[in-house]
Order: sequence, then C-alpha cells, then structure tokens
Amino acid sequence: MSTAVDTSAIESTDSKVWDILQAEQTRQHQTIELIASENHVSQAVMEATGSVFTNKYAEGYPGRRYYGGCVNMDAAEDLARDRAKELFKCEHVNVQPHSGSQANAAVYFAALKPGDTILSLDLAHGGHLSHGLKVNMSGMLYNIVSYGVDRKTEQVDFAEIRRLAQENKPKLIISGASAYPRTIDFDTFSEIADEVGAAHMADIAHIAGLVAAGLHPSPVPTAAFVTTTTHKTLRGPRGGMIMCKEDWKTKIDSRIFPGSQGGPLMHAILGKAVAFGEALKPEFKTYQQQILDNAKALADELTTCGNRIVSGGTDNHLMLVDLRPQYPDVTGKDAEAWLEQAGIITNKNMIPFDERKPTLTSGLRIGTPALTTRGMKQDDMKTIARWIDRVLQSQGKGDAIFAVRSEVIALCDQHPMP
Ligand code: DSN
Repeated sequence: MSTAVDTSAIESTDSKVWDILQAEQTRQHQTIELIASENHVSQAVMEATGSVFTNKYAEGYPGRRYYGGCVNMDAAEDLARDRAKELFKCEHVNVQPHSGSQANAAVYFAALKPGDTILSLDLAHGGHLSHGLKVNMSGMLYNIVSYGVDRKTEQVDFAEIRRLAQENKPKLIISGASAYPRTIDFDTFSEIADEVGAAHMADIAHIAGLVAAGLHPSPVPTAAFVTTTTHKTLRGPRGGMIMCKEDWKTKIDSRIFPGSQGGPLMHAILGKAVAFGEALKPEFKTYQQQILDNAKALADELTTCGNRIVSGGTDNHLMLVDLRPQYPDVTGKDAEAWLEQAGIITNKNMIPFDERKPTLTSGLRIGTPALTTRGMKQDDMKTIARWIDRVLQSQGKGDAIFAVRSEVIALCDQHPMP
C-alpha cells in the first residue's frame, strides 16, 4: 500500500502515532468512500502539505508580510492565486482561509453588520451550518431567513426565493449547499439579489471541481462573492478560498488577515497551488465527467433496486437516499452504521421535510468523488449500489454484512489510492 509520504521517522520514534496512522491508512484503503465531501489527494498534494512550508509564519500577503524570510512563501501564494484565477476566471482570490466556514465568515464580516439579514438555504433542506444555523456564529450574529425546497419537486423554488427576498430585504443572499443534488441556477440568484439590493454569495464548496471543469454553471461572472473549500471535488488539501470582484478585494483580504485569521497555513497554500495546477490539466475534466457518470449510474441502480432518491436523481456528484418508503423503521443512523460495518462509508443526512431529528435522520448522503479518484467506473457503481441494497435489506444482520465486507475489500484491492 502506498504511504503517500515517508513516515519512517514516526515509525521509529512514536509507536502510538504510528499505530493510529497505519490503522487509518488501512481503513481508507479497505473501504468504499462515499462521503460526498471527501476525496483522496494526489501524491504531489500530500508532499506539499507534508513539506517544510509547515515551519513558516507569513502573516500578511505576498510582498507585505510581517515576518522575514518569506520569499518562497510569496512565490507559493502568488502561484496559488494565479492558478486559481486562471481556473475560475475570477477577478480576485484570497487563498488563505483555513476552511470553508472561515471563508464564509470573512465574507459576512466584509459585507454585513451584526443584525443584518441573510437569506439562505435551510440546513434541513441541504444548506450548510455556516449559512445561518442558530448555534453557528452566522445564526447568532445575523438575522437568518431561510428558503427551502419545494415539497413536490424537492428542488429550490425561485418564485419562493424572490418572494422571501422582496419581503425581507436581505443584505446577502446565499446560494450553494452541502446536500443538494441538482444544478444550481446561480444567475437567477444574482438577478434576485440585484432586484432587492442584496449581494450574492455563492458557496461552491461541494461542486468546485465541476465548476472548474466547466461541467456546472459558474457563479463567478455574476456573484459578488464565491467561496469554496479546496478538498472536495476540487481534490486539493483541506482549506478554503474566497473569490470576489475587484472592488471587494481590499475589504475581503483585510477580513481574513488581520480580521479573523493570523498566520496562513502555508503548507496548505502550497498544496492548493499543486491542486490548482492539477485541475488546469485536461485530465481533470475527464475525472470530473467520470464523477458525474458514476453518480448517475449509482443513483440509477439504487432506484432499480427500489430505493427512492430525493428529487428523482442527481445532476452532480451526490445523491440523497430517502429510506422511508422502503425501510420505514430504518434511520439514517442505522443505515450509516450497518454500511460502515460492511466497509461502505456514507453519512446520515436530513432529507427535505424529514420528521426525524438530525442525530437520527431518514436519509443517507452518497457521493462519488473519492471512488472516482480510485479509478472506479459505472460497472463498479452498479455493484456498490447492490451491496448497499443488500446491507439495508439485511436490517443489520451479520451474515450479509460479512459477505459484503469481503467483496468490498476485494474491489478496494483492485483500486489503490493515489
Ligand atoms: N461538512 C461538509 C460536508 O460534509 O458537506 C461541509 O462543510
């Protein structure tokens, strides 16, 4: 099995950490990773994030640092920014956010005052906690008005969003989601924002790779702010990024540093430069297309097996399985646990209008970026869909789970991680 970076020093000096590291490498190698927000980075990204760049403080921005010795930090950050601009065709980019939530918080800090109104997708309908959940700082500092999906189509309803925008006059309208399987019409969000004098922030964390490859419409031309993580479909190191129009550049940069962060994680920024370089290559588009083809194959086969997929299918890298029609007594929590025993990693997820609480849920969220990185294709997706169905039908009984577990390991052995 590839160890990605040399870990021999850990092996010889710290057996406890070594054991944990080995266990995780084995777990990742021997499981089918269907968590829609995860991926396996390349050897080159792994080397960058495990490099000497982790040793360096570089508060500030290229050419304007608060520490000496930043010449190579400047080169790395400039390279990451240039590549991000080329990839997304944006006017300005800040590659320093430590995460997607940090990126979102910096936009709020730049565009809003405490108490201002944000219109965003309800978490229970596929939104994200940093878009206004009551127990998140976004929900504590701002007045949140939520839009949901239509009960029948299970897709966002622009008539409803426009009505809510006109009634509540938000300062910021957020598009983007963490569990929404359909194409997002960013232009219409921008149009509605313009109509009510709001700014539009598109959070493309989940679909950034698809957007970069031109396989999902881009919000960059019309949205004031576009935030993303770099580690999901984009397949870079863990981290965040903010793209914005030129006129927001100074404010956004100042809201990241010194506004909300200190020293940037320069090893992650070097990894971002590597990942953006990979995403600029033609093979990245082929990879993203395969993610889509795999998601469609998986959703189709799950449907053929009798499962209900929220909104009837998927346009992107993920889908939501509604467990209620076929397995009324099975919660998302049960399903996630049984599948994990079989070596299939998913996450329980609320589905629109779910009657169960978030710790139980009636749904599973499933995505294909990580399996696609391992070279799996549509036939593998059909096999995996049938395994999922077998495990769910077993109601957690050991024999079926045991049988699927050994088949999962055999498939994983044929598809090594990068
Ligand atoms: N927690 C991430 C996800 O799984 O979608 C979003 O931050």
